[in-house]
Amino acid sequence: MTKRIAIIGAGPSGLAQLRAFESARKAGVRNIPEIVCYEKQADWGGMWNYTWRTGLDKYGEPVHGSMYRYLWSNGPKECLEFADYSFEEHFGQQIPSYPPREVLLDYIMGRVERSNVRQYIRFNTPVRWVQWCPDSRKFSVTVMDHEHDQLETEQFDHVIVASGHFSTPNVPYFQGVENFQGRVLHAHDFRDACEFRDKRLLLVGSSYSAEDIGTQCFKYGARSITFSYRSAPMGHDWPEGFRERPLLTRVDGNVAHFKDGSSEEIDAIVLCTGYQHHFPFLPDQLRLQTNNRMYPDGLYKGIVFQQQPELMYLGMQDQYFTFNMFDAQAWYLRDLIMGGIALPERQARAADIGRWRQLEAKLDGADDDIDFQAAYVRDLLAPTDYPRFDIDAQAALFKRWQADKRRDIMGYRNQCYRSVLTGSKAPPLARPWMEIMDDSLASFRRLHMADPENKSRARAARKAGAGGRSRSADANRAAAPQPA
Ligand code: FAD
Ligand code: NA7
Repeated sequence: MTKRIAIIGAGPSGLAQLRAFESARKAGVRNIPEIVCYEKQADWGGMWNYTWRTGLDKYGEPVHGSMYRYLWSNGPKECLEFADYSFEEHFGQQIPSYPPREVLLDYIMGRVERSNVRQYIRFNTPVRWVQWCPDSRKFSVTVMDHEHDQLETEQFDHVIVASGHFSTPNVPYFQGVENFQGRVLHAHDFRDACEFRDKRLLLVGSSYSAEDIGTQCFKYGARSITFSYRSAPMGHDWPEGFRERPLLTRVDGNVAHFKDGSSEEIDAIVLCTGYQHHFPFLPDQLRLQTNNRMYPDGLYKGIVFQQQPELMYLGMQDQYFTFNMFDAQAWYLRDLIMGGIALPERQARAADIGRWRQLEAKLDGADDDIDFQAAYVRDLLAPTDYPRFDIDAQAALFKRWQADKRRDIMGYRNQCYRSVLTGSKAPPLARPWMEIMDDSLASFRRLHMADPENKSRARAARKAGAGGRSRSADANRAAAPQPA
C-alpha cells in the first residue's frame, strides 16, 4: 500500500524533502509516497519569507519569522549552493558571494517552482498535535486549517518535522530590566535597524545574531554598539564605536552594569540570546529535547528519532552547512522511507549516535565544527544519488570565511569566492557592503546583473515550462570527486 507522509514546514528543509521525492518521481521511481506538507505561513521559504509582523500573525499564531530588513547572507553563497541547482543556473550569470535575503529567497524558490511541488503544500495550516497510535502503527496528525477555520485529523505512516529551530526566542531575565526606559526586545522581534539610529545599543549575546544585528545597526546609524557576552567575547577587531563587555548583571535606570564592575548608559537592549527547539505540537515521548548544538542527542544520522523511528526531524543541528545539508538529510530520509536504505536495529543506531556524539564532544572551535559537519554531510550522501559536490572544497571555503571575518568584520562581505559546482568566481559587490543601503532584489539586480529586468535564463526557462535536472548539476556529477 502507498505510504502517507506528513511534512511539517515548507522552509528550506521541508522543501528539500519535497524536492527529494520529486526527483525520484522524475527519475521514474514508482510507489512514491503520498505527501502532505503542512505550512503555517501563507507562503513557502520558511525563515527566508520575510514578515513585518511580530508577536502573533493574523490568525493568532506565533509569528515564525526572525529575519529582518537589510539582512544579507552571513556566509558565502558558495557554501550553501544546491548541488542540483547552481546560482548561475538560476540567475543566468554568476552573482556576488554575499547576497541579501530576497536574492536568496528567489534562488530557493527557483528550484522548487521548477519542480512543481507546490501542489503538496497546505498553506495557513499549522500542525496542532501529533500522536503515535501503536495499534495502527500510524501517526494521527491534527491541523488547523485557517482558510476554512476548521480542525482536521489525518493518519500518516511517517511524520517529518521541518519546523525550524530559530523561531522561539530564549529570553533570560536581567535584574531591573522591567524598569528600563528604552526599548527591550529579543532578536526574534528585531525588524529594522533604522529604529536605532543615533541610539546607544546594548546587545546581549556573542554569536551570529549579536554580530549581525550589531554591525547592521551601526551601518544604519546607531551611535554606539556594546556587546555583552556570557562565555567569551567575539574578539573581532571592531571599529571605533563598538565594545565588548562581560555579562550584563543588572539594569539601573538607563545604566547597564556588567560582571567586571563596569557600567554604561544605553538607550535600547536587544537580547541576542538564541532560540529554543520548541515543538508545541508533539507529546513528550516524540519531542526532541536539545539545545542548539552540532549533534542533537537521540537522532540517528541526525534525523531519525531514536525512540520512534517513524518520526524524523530535518535541520535540527546548529548550522554551518545549510541548504545542501538539508538536501543530504532529505535524500537520505527519502531512501530510508522508500526502502533503498535499511534502518539498523535500535542498538546499532544507538552506537552510531554514540560515535557522532563522542566526536562532537572533542570539537574545539569553528574549524573543527566545520570539518565535523562536512563529515556528517558526506556520511549522509554516500548511499544516496544526490549529485556529488566537493564537500571538502566547501569546508575549506567556510574556513576562509571565518578567517575573512577575523580579518575584517565590517568588510568580509566584500570577498569573492569560487563556486565548487561550476568553478566560476563570484564578481565583487558593486560597492562595499557598508555602502549598499538598499537590500531589495530589484536593486541587487540593477547593480549586479547584466539582465536586471528579471529575465534571467532560469525565469525564462520556468515560464517556458522547462524542468528536470540542471545542466550544471550533471556536469558537476561527472567532474566532482565522490564522497567517501
Ligand atoms: P525554517 O526556515 O525556520 O522553516 C520552518 C517552516 O516551518 C516555516 O515555514 C514555519 O512557518 C513552518 N512551521 C513551523 N511550525 C509549524 C507548524 N506547527 N505547522 C506548520 N508549519 C510550521 N542560514 C544561512 O544559510 N545563511 C544565512 O545567512 C542565515 N541567516 C539567518 C539569519 C537569521 C536571523 C536566522 C533566524 C536564521 C538564519 N539562517 C541562515 C538559518 C536559517 O534558519 C536556515 O537557512 C533555514 O531557514 C532553515 O530552514 P528550515 O526549513 O529548517 O527552517
Ligand atoms: P546562537 O548561535 O544559539 O547563540 C546564542 C547566544 O546567546 C550565545 O552567544 C549565548 O552565549 C548567548 N546566551 C544564551 N543564553 C544566554 C543567557 N542566559 N545570558 C547571556 N547570554 C546568553 O543564536 P543566534 O541567535 O546568535 O544565532 C542563531 C541563528 O540565527 C544563526 O543560524 C544565525 O545565522 C541567525 P554562550 O556563548 O552560549 O555563552
